[in-house]
Amino acid sequence: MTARPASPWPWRAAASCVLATALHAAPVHAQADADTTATASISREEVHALLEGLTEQLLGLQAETDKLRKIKLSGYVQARFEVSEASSDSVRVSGSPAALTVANQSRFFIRRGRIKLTYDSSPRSQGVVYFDGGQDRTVRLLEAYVTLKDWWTPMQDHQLTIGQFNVPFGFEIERSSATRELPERSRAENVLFSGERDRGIKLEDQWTPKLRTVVALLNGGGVNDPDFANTDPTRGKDFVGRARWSEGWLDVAGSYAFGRDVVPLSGPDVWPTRERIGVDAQWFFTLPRLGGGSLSAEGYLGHDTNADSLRTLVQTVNVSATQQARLLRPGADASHLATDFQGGYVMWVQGVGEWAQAVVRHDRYDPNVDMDHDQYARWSLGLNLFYDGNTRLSVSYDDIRTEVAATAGRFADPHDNLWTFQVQHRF
Ligand SMILES: [Ca+2]
Ligand SMILES: [Ca+2]
Ligand SMILES: [Ca+2]
Repeated sequence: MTARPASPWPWRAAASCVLATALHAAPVHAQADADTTATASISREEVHALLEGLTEQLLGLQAETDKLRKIKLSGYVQARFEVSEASSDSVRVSGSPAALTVANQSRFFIRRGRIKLTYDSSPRSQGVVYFDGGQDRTVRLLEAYVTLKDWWTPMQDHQLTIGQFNVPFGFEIERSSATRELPERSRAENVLFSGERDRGIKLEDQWTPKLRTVVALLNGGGVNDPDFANTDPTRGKDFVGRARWSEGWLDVAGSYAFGRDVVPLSGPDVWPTRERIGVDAQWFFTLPRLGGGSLSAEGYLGHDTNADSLRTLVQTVNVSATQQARLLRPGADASHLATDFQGGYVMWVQGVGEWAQAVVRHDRYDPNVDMDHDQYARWSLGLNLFYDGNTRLSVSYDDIRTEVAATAGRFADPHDNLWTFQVQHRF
């Protein structure tokens, strides 16, 4: 399907064709008929008939272009080259069937290749289907939802959405990756809301020009859940709520999410609670000579299943030649599968004239506040150059600080800093 922007020019072309035919037809009749007065009146009728036909055709065309105008096709491509300090040419072969683990991380790749189709069928409803073909090179459904808009407010302040969409929590989740000033979201967001999306229903309300709230009921695990990406193991749905106050130059919001996770085991499962609290703020300003800038911060804290705990406390054992069991390790405490976490970021984005933008961000994530050496911290520097209205060239550098066990009970930070070069085209 093509979604060409509706333009009046095909009508004009059709109109000129028909009129040209009519004008050419007139002299032929003039020669064939001796009575010139009669010819002139017939010609006029003919032109009239032709114009009527044309009007009908135009109405038909208008109906078609009105349909096309409701379809909006958009998307973007992010082509990248990355250079990591952690790169090496060794390849590990292990497992049965053999799996290859590649240590090299210096590569060209397509981070995001997205296409979004929006259909505004009527002022009251909208349908969206959104695909991504980047990163793993399999095309996957990112979003698919239907939005019903209210009919009793002029600006349609109340909207109900059902389907698969971004989890309405915090600031960076719902912000497009095509707009974001650094290649990736913060570590805390990546771990807590992997894939950013879930399936469910949400209600958005713009109560006053400054106050907006969102409440949602979701499956809970999100679209990247390792065990239940396509299902929900619990009948109970996760609740997500957010309230945002927008002054224009300063926006602040608080978010809350609550639900229950399942750690599937052979025998009784473990059901940790999932609770997340978020606060975020964005301050917009203009600096003399440089231009517009923003300072933003976001914090996440709560209690959730911990991937490190799963690795260390849960094991898969061979029960027989053909059967495996997933069990807690002997002595492991099931209540330690979920831990208290905290994380967040502070980011400064500064426009430099019309065509450049500089950004610096510090982000941190600690999956377990009661344990040492498991935290993640990163300084990111970036520069974006706007090549034209659609194309952005970016370079960024990530200085990643983690601790891994080294010799004699010491911990060391692995060499894994990352350069990212990216060209993005948006359409
Ligand atoms: Ca659930
Ligand atoms: Ca910790
Ligand atoms: Ca490092």
